[in-house]
Amino acid sequence: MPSCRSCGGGRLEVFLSLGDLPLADALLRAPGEPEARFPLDVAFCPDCALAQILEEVPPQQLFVDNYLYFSSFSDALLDHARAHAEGLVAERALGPESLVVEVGSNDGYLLRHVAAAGVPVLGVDPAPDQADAADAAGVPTVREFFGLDLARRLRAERRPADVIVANNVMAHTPDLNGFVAGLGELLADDGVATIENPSVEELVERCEFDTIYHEHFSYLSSTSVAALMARHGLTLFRVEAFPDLHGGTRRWWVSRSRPAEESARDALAHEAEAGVGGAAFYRSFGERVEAVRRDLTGVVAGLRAEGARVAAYGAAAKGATLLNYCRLGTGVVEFVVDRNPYKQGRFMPGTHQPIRPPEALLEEQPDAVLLLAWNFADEILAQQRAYREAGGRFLVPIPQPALV
Ligand code: JHZ
Ligand code: ZN
Repeated sequence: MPSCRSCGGGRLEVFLSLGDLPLADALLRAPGEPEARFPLDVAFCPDCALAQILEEVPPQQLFVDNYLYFSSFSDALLDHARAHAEGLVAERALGPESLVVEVGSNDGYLLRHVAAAGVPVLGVDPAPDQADAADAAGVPTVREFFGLDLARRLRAERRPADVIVANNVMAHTPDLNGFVAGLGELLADDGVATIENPSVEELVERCEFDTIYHEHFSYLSSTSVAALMARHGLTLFRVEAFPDLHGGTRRWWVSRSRPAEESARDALAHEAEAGVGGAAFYRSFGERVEAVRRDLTGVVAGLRAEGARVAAYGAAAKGATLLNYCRLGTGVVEFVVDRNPYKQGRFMPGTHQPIRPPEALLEEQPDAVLLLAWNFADEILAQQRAYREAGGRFLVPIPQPALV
């Protein structure tokens, strides 16, 4: 058993095994291409409260060789990013002398709003097509993984950062301590870093097991984040919750110098009350996940037995976990639609559904569409009014399968 990637403790307790799964974003060019599979076991560390997977697939393989995720294909996410960018510029009184660094800046979906306010920005992202798109959008991007070495270089060659934004990227690094040491190194004395990730509390409570895949090394809580930051001389001073974003997101604000605000104290007290920092909170999760698989495959089999055609919406990473864990192959789910043109024409890992543009739903009018991107249900249901008005239904898989 490996040791905890946050505190180094040796008492990890595995609470969920999803089996051997392909890499969630490794979309195939042809259905016959060879595919690697890796175990997906999730464990809890009783010493620092971090939930984590045991497998460490090299990040290059996850985020550079095979990575077609672009942040800019959800309107809801773009609104969220713009509001955060504008809020930071106002609250921190940023101007032409400031520097905002975003780690995992993807296609520049967030920093372009900071740049538009006249504030110097720097993106950090090793994914090549996304970094090209960011550069083209006016967001200069360093094509590297973030860690202590890069932070030292950036501080020396440029200047300390007034703000560091890290959205959906801290959980994505095997070297959690190197990442946080890098934040501390790069931050100006009075700088702040904001870190967003899905919260493990909602993951467990709403049975969002499909958000577990090899890219997500850690499943964070305010409790585990506070312990991690403290180890590097940083304080968790503010916590914001976004219950609808990616199934329940937290924004953790950290700094070297600011005292904890009420929101941080409340978040920690709430998690203590809910038991998020203890192993018991996680122990029944595996059974609940199996129940969702049973119910969902039952509903899909029922539809197929009636002669219904079933497709899916969203070639999301979480979609790959769901299809593969539930063994929903092309015999049951015919094809997947997605509006990201980089993903269209490819095939889902493991289950091999072809990925088509969303217009395919109106052309084919399948009887039901499994909503793999359930985190964007409102946006997608509104956008697919014509398909629904023509009699089509969406099957939302979690927290319990429901036809809407
Ligand atoms: P989406 C992503 O995971 C990326 P994924 C990453 N792995 C991460 O950490 C989490 O988010 C938090 C498409 N779509 O974003 C776009 C439409 O086609 O939920 C995406 O391919 N039409 C770093 O990949 C997919 O669906 C639409 O209208 O699980 C959604 O993927 C919308 C809104 C989306 O997450
Ligand atoms: Zn630990």
